[in-house]
Amino acid sequence: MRMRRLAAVAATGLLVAPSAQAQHEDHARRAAPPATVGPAGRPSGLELSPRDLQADPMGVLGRRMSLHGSGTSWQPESSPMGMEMRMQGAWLWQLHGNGMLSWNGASGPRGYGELSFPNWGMLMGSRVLGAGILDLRAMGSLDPFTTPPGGTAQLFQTGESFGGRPLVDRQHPHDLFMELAGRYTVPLATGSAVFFYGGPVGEPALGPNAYMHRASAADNAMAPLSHHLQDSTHIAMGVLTGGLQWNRWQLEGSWFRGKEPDENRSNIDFGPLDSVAARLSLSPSRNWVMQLSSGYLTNPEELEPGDLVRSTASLHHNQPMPFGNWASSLVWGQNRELAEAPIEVSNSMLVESTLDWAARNHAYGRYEGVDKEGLGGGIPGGPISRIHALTLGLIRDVRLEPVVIGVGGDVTLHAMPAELEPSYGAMPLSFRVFVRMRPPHRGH
Ligand SMILES: [Cu+2]
Repeated sequence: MRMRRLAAVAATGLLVAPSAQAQHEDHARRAAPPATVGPAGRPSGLELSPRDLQADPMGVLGRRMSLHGSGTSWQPESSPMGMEMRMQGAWLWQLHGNGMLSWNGASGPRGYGELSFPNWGMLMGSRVLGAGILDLRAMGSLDPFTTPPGGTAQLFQTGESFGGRPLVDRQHPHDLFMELAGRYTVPLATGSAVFFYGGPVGEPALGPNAYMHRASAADNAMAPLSHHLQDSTHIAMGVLTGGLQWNRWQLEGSWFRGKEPDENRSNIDFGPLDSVAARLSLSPSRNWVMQLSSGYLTNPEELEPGDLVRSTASLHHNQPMPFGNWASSLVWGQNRELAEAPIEVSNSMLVESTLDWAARNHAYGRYEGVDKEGLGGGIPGGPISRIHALTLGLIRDVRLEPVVIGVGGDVTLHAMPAELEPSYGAMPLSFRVFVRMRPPHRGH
């Protein structure tokens, strides 16, 4: 069972009451997660008070983890999260990661069959500092060295470039540096806090919790086809964010560099912070998060100059179950390309869900309807085609220690406009079989 909240409980117990940890672990193994974290009446991760911070600093650090998604985004507090955790002095360290040795295949004229090893890792350290909490984050990927040139084969995927040409039917490799950022949070009064976040590589307040950190996408490591209409700004080269959290609400604003990472994946692309974004998030209960966000991106695509406005809305649900966990998301994302006359509007809709049971089984699904351009000839711009994709997959973890190793596979069915049939065939189908590795879940 991968209960992020339980992980938080365990981490808290580790420091505050070592003997309590065993009890929590035992409890987690037996069945359902507790309805509330820690002693009855303990506030949730949404509520930070200076008093709480003084009385139980490690408890506060532990609680917050379950709420925090990628960048400064939120996820449902009850979400599970695979991670390794260590206490070291005043610091609480967390290690996340995912590596997937995958055989990707597809049918049709643009079919392929190739091996790929997309991966990422993340280290996060948190501690109480002065009147607030300091978080430091470093996230990276060896994709530039372990995926084929241009990235992992994926039918209908577009976005970013390789060899001076826009990528088509490939998911770009992620950069060596995916996040190098820090955050400082100051609790103001019960339930509210102000925070600042920033760094040379980070995620502005735009879009849903990025897919790599999303509980509902935890078992489907393929980038959504909607990535560049929803959460692709998760790697922005230069970010400053300020935010206010008030009870169950969070309002944030960001200045960031709008350009997507360039073809050199192993450096940091310095440049002016030329883009802005704002996001409003609400977590009405432990199991729900929703957000609305919009951003003005200056020249995001290297090969297709022009600014765009991206708007997203999303709803995230997590339901701990007696036998496991069920996480789902509904995401809408839109790009408005301002350089086109008339303004070109692309929409995307994503629904995904993943169900975990008996500690080692995972079933997942994702449906997307997304407007894509440039699929015909691989030239920037071009007509927009609406693509539908449905993925269904299964994973079984065959080892849980010292690294969780799972074997799995999935199949994706596609539908597209008739004019793309000469390029893709009538019924293009893609599939993956893979071995997945990630850190064990110390929280249970
Ligand atoms: Cu990405």
